Amino acid sequence: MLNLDNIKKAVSSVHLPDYNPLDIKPGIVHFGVGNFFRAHEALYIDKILHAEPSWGIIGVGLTDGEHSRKKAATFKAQDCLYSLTECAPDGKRSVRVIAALRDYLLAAEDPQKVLERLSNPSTRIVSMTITEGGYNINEATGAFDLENPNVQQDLHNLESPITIFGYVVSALRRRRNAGLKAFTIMSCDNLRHNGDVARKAFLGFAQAHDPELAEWIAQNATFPNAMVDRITPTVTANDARQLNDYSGLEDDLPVVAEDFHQWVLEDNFADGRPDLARAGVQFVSDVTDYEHVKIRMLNASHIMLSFPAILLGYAHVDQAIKDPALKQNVENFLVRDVIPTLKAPPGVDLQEYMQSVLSRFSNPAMADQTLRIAGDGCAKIQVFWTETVRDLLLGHKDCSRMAFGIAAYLEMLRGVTSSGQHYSTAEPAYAQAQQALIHSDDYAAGLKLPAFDAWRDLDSHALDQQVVELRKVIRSQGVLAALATLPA
Ligand code: CS2
Repeated sequence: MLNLDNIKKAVSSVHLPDYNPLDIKPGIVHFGVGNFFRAHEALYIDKILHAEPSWGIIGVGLTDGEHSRKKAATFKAQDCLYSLTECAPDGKRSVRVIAALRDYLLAAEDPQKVLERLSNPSTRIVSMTITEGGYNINEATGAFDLENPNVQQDLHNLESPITIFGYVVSALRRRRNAGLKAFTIMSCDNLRHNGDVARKAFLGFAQAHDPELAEWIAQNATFPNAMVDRITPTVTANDARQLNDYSGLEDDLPVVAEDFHQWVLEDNFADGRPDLARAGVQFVSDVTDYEHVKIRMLNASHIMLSFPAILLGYAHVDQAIKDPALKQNVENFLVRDVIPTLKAPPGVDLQEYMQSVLSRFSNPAMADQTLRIAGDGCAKIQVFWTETVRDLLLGHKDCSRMAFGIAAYLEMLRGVTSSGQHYSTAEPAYAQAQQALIHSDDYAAGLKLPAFDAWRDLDSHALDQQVVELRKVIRSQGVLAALATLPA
């Protein structure tokens, strides 16, 4: 097993930490230690630790259950080391052991330990990857959802929290009472203005608990916005075996990612930060244009590609983008619907950006899963497609590609490919009432799902009609026949 005792046994091509992990002190607490975080923020931190050893990371897992406990136990057994394999489209790979994560706490096992760590003055940044839907914002009202039962529980019992909002605000209260500084709350989720969304969520919670505390947090904590980018597939047991065969390591938590990565960050930190520029972070005063380009081009076309690809039986993104009809549809979507309404950030050419996105999707070395991309589609549609749909509707423009995307999503949710293979989708946002809409015989029923709430204030009658028609074609004749009805 990979751990501090046997790390030196790694084959020489594996890049090992250029610092002694035992010298590292924690300065960051991170919620949501998923693969993206491990291939992204943790890598950037790993690159600066030799120079700034006080910025190690303590990971926190909020979900409980057998899987979470096993993950926590494996992290402990591996001294929180893991390997990252970076794959270039030409097949070249490089492997690196990352030691930036210095401890992993399962909140359910010891909530007080998490609170103590957050309250410790050495914690200067609290970062998070809790998914697009994780900020508990009601899309219809745009406000933090105080009715969420877990939020209610935390509001009444802040010393034993269960949500990230409860943990962070409880710790900030302790820090304020002890005369300590606040920390930076740094979202690394794929949201436009993720810092502003985090601010709304944490202050929304704090305000409901104690307006004075909320005011202190607003004055003392900061919430930098960021654009984050790196395609990081799910690692199956089979993938893990192959990764270990290649690296010669015995890693039970290997991560794989493309060779590309980007982090554009606002320089707005409450209590210092590491010199991340030396690891390649771009510091800017305003990330808006970078976020729009990334989310509305890369993420939006990822789902535009994956929803129909699943119906066609393509398990992997590189297979899907090789299908000429699916690729053409993504290109048409980007060129006709998205790019004309985007502002390019300095130094970015949107046509080139599109080509780089298509080439990244084509990377066969990672086997990125279409079902991973399609998971939590409800939250993703709201974040990745809303602006484009609103622009099209408000401009009375051709909505056919968007209608196709929505129709493919609704058909995909039914869990069966055009050739009758069953699969399961992950839609945490949908309860039983929504499942009934998904499986209704009425093609229009699915349009009531919250995925489409964000443009319900506009007249979308024609778009809805097109969705219904395209669903019928997909169901009776398949995805390719539906695509053939779209303008050439
Ligand atoms: C994907 C992202 O889950 C998704 O919808 O589009 O995970 C994507 O791979 C990353 O945002 C790339 O930075």
